[in-house]
Amino acid sequence: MSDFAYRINNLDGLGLFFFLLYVAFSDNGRVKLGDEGEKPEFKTFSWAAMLFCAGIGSSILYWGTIEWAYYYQTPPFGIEAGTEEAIQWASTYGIFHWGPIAWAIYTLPALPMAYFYYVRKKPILKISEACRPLIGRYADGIIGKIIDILFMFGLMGGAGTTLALGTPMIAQGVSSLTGISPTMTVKVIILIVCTTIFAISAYSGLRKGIKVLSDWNLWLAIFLLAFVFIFGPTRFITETTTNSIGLILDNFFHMSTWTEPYNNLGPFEQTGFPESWTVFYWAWWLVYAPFVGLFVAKISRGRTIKQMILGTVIYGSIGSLLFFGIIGNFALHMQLTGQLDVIDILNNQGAPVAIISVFNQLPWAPFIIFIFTILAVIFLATTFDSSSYILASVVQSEVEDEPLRWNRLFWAFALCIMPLTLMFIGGLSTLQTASIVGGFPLLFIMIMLAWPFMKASTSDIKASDQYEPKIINLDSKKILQRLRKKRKRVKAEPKET
Ligand code: NM2
Repeated sequence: MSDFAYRINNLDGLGLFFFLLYVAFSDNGRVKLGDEGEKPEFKTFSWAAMLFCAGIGSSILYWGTIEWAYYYQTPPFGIEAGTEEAIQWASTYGIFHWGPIAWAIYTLPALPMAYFYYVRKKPILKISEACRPLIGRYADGIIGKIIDILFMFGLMGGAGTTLALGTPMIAQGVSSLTGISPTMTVKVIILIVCTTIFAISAYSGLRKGIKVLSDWNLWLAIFLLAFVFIFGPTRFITETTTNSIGLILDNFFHMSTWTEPYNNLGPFEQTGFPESWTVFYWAWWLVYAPFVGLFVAKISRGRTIKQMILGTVIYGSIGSLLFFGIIGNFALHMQLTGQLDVIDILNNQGAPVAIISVFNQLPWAPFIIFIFTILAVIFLATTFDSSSYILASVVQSEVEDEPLRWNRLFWAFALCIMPLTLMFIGGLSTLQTASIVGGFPLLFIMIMLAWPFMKASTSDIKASDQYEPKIINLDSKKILQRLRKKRKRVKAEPKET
């Protein structure tokens, strides 16, 4: 039964994806986030780069390199392990789990936040605040608190998974460069150093710390990918990635609804693939979604809702595709040619050793491992500085422009407690469970976020009588006047008994 409850959540992703597509191509999608004539605040390239860096942490280096090796051994769809078919899916499924559905999950919370921020001119820094049109004054009471707490627990679970995976990988990188063996103490020290870096960045705020790190993040990532693409098996990478795109396009629905229905019957073994991978991933994206949504909303001024949705889904998916396509297939190529038995290392020495061994095969290996390790730290920092920032603003009752500095600092360190515990407990499934448990309640919050956006934007568009133009410019002043009048009318009318 509990399996069923899990597996069926496969569908959530698909549902959210279609909802977002619907919004993008409906009237609501044509609404401009900002005033008439306003240009997008950031150029599309930096916009895409920023949203990618905020939403993606060091996990893309981890899973991008090694995810295929898990699927190779326990493939989906009851396929036999290690066969050609299994290999094709192995290099494809990661791209799917980090693809359009995942990015749609990220974009949903951005809808109400961006809409209320730029059209109704109401800055929103709390999730409960974004639910206000639906729950009214309960947003200030216990229901609002529960919503915020669920979000906080969710994010801490997701962040726990991220840091508990990222730290051993960084420790392995450091070990390969310095010869210090990656003991638990070393890992704890690394976790504390990383936390200090993102605490400093969160302390210095959005405009300074977070932006500077994002730029660094992007250039180092481009460098690493280009290096592997050029010095790795360029042709194999290109062909395999192209093949994966086709496989996903062909099987999009099959992949997003596959619940392994027969594998526990008769002679078929149950692999647990849907719940250990697809559902885990959707939950993991979910727990990060409200915070990434807020960030996406903040940087999307001057774009239309449609541009925001399609931009996030398309550029985000392309970014993920590049990582999985290039570094994942590079590793797969070594496995297939026998140059390095990645799977054997994975099974006997663990994922961090396998990942670093893959990069050790490149020319100028120490230099590349150095870049890889630094990149992992920065990738963590760009995700966690903004997480601590958002957590701080959720707990603070009055937020003027930015949450208080000590508060941001506190959350940066609070975020490392969960991964510390998870690292001691160990085991991939424990890490996955942290995200799944955190993610489940957030599903309901997602619905509570979609609703107010639809309700508010639809009624504002109706009142504005603008259905024809490609871009709908809503006049904030008029909207606010109308809402004020409506509120007065409701108050004046005596309640029917
Ligand atoms: N997601 C993208 O660790 C990270 O990269 C942060 C993880 C949700 C799978 C986000």
